[in-house]
Amino acid sequence: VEASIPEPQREAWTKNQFESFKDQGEFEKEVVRHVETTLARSMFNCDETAAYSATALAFRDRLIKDWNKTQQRQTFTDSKRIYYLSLEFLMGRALDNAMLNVKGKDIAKGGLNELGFRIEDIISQENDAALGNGGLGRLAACFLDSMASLNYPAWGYGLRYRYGIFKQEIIDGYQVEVPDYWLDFNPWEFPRHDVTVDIQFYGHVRKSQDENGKTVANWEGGEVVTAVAYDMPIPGYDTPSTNNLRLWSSKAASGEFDFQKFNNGEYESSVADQQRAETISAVLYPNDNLERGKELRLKQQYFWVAASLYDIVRRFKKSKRPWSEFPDQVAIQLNDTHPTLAVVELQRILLDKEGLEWDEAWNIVTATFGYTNHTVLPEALEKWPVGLVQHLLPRHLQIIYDINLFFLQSVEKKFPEDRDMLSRVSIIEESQPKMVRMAYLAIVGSHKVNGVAELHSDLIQTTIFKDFVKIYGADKFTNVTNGITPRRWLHQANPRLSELIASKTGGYDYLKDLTTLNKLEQYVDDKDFRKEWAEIKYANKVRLAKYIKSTLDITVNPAALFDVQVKRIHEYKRQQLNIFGVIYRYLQLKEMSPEERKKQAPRVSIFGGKAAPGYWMAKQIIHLINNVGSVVNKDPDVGDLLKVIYLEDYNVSKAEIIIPASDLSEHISTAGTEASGTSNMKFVLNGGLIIGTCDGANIEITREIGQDNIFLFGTLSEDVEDLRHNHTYGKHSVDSGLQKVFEAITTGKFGDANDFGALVSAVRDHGDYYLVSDDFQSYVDTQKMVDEEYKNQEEWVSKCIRSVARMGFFSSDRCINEYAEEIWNIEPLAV
Ligand code: GPK
Repeated sequence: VEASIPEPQREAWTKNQFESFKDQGEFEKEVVRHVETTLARSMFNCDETAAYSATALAFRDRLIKDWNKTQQRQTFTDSKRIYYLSLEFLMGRALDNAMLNVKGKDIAKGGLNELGFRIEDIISQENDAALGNGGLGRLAACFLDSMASLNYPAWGYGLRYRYGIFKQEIIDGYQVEVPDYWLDFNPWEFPRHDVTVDIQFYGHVRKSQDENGKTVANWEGGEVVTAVAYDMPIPGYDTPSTNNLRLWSSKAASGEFDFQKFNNGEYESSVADQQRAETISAVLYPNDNLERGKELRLKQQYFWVAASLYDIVRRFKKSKRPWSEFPDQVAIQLNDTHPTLAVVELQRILLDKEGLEWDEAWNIVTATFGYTNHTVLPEALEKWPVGLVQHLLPRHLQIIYDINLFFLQSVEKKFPEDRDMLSRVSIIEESQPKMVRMAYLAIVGSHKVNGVAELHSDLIQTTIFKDFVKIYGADKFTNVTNGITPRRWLHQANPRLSELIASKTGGYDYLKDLTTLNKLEQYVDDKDFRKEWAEIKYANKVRLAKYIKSTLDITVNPAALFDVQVKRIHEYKRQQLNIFGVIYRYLQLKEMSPEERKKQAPRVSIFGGKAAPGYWMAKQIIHLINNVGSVVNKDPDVGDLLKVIYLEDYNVSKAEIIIPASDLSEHISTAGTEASGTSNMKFVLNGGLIIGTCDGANIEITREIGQDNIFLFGTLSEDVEDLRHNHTYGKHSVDSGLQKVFEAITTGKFGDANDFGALVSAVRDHGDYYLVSDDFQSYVDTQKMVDEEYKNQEEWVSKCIRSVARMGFFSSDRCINEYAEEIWNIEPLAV
């Protein structure tokens, strides 16, 4: 439909452009206008929520202009676009980021003050957009920020969940899940009721002949659900580029069928249909590094993928180019295997709808997609029962079988002697029931496969995807080490440190080129600089201490070493190792004389993170940490020397308070299990040191900052297999220090011993899969070193400064540039 205004009338549009605020007075005017008109309130009933809404709307008005222009520019230049498909976008709050990117924060601060509010209070009114579980979802959010900041023509595609990740409450030491209904008022989304796609499920395939006698597949029957687009502007830093995040929401298709039902008086079943449709985008699955093959999850995946591809293809077709140019115009990145059906869907569109031949279509498909793997954990690798795929997506299963057939034929040709190879690499696992291996499908359907840190990328090439390296050659596999956006994770979260850095590195340019941080190195020995640096860390700790006091009513000493482990609770991340270490420390303190105790370094052990609701062992870990806290925190023998804190409901906004306040953070996964980790980067960038294993990006952080500036311990990845083997064959005795810890637990020092039986016996009796006992001694020894080094504050602060100076590599800008060059073959768009 042509909706353009005719040429003669366009002048009226141009001269009547809305101009947003330019100074504080205009900002105030906009806020008051939004309060009084958009919100229909007044100064007599304007609470902080209303002030937040009006402020957000004022900034939104400014963003939209850049957003529209960016979209127009992309359309006019018709350059290649990158589409980032992710089931998770863990965005956090938007207002502070919008203020930064349209450069209006100072104006807003003054203006809000004038109107009777404090900017921090207003910013904290916003609900987090928590449409993700953990690292994978937050990575997608950092990537959007970098793609916009670097002027790449990029789109994010995801699902608009009505409920994001659940809110966590800790009640009597247990995790309780509360639904996260976050959409009450969301000024950052724009419903596009005119951008809809009808998505088909179930039904059957009928083959017929076209006029040329060619066999064509018709997918018929089943049910249809409508996808509605909701758009969120993604502003870049120090650029007018504002990209789009398009999230799909499901609703019942408004076909005649419904009217019929209504007319027949079948209101109830008509409403039931509606609810069933809306269920698709209702809730984010709360699992991290775990797949549990639920039909609704597969429906979510196809719904989102099909709507996104329809949109992408529709946009491509506007340019009237031949199909062979599709990969020159379109790059699609699969964030993990969740969107892998996109490979099949594009092949289906090209084959069944556009009439291309198989090979021609398949060449286009594989040139378009790239696949990022985020884990080697077997329980996280997606597999779907063939029967379920057949039922829900009958045509797609046929295409998957054909993809597999042609793939296996090529493998057989290449390795005629290796019969075993075919069953090993088959996309269909010949199990009972048969399963579709999504990672294999993603590899076969992409031109590049990448891991997210060097060790991880090596591991996937030598273990889970080894055969595919043989088949395709090593060039198809690559590494792109993760990164983080310095805008949110330094400038926004730690404004005082950002200001200090800017004052020494020549302004805020470092936010665009993080390697500029290396200029800090010359100040490592500058006493005054060190003092300022330490003061900022202390102030951040005071802020966190206040937060702890106000939420938990526990007083912690800001001069103590703040030791932080915040991330999803998982056995492989080993929060159990941390809490066993805390218990060990507690037992030692108890044995000391008062004189000896006086020599000890005070510590606050801070934990935070959610457990998947169905992950029983992770919930036991949370319970143990809380029980240890309630014993330790009120023990007068210990006082300030040890406090154990569990921060409820860890999320992006809380991370922004916690991370700048850490002296030491823990990244202590069993070697070879944490693909990368990204909070490790955030902590170091905020002037904290790390205690960690040789795993994921810890290894590259060490390479960059130097091994004197990180506390590494534990087993190496290459030794894990042998150790596990030994455990299974009985050559396993529990570390003696750890035995004392277990004794304390099993004698009921921290509440009912039965509650923690499983945690203890996982290590003691059931093979200690995560090597907690193997690493325990070196962990506590290393913590002892930390205590010693922390006493020498001058040296400690020097290490922190030196580390920050060397963190330039870990910007997500570097990371996005690598994807753009190596995988997407795409250029920034000049502004
Ligand atoms: C990996 F497989 C998964 C998953 O389901 N969820 C998730 O957050 C994480 N991840 C890895 O565990 C991290 O090591 C990594 O830094 C992050 O993805 C981003 O790549």
